[in-house]
Amino acid sequence: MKVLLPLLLVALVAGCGAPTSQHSTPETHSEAALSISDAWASPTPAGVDVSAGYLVISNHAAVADHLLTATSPRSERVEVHEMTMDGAVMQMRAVDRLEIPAGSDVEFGPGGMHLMFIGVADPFTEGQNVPVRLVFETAGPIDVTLPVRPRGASSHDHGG
Ligand SMILES: [Cu+2]
Repeated sequence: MKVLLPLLLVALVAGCGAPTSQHSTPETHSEAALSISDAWASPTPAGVDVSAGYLVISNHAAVADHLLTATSPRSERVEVHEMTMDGAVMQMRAVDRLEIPAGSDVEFGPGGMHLMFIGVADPFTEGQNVPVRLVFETAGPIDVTLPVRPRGASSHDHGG
């Protein structure tokens, strides 16, 4: 969770003006209701201009939030896709306004939810960092960095 510290700090600084608090109010960090972890992107396969990104979105708030858009300077557009099996046929569909339920994690991963980078002019290669901006209905924009690494390098790989 180390990557989340800057976001949390920014949110704390923005939300609580004075460092000295008169009351003990541990539940007032609404600005940091969402956190992102385990973000990574897979290398762009040879001969195509698409790539996939994965992350976990955690909603610490008591209300649901929704992912509205994702953008990256590394691709023409970024879509949120869900992969499902229709019999033996694997299908991808775009998801609009993905719900992040209250108090829940939404886990993206190979074979399931993913960010789809479409129109990747400069292929993602291992060791690069891909910047992505996620915009949420309530939490607003959150910038994340997805390190590019091959599939299988993650301990969270479910084998998609
Ligand atoms: Cu896709």
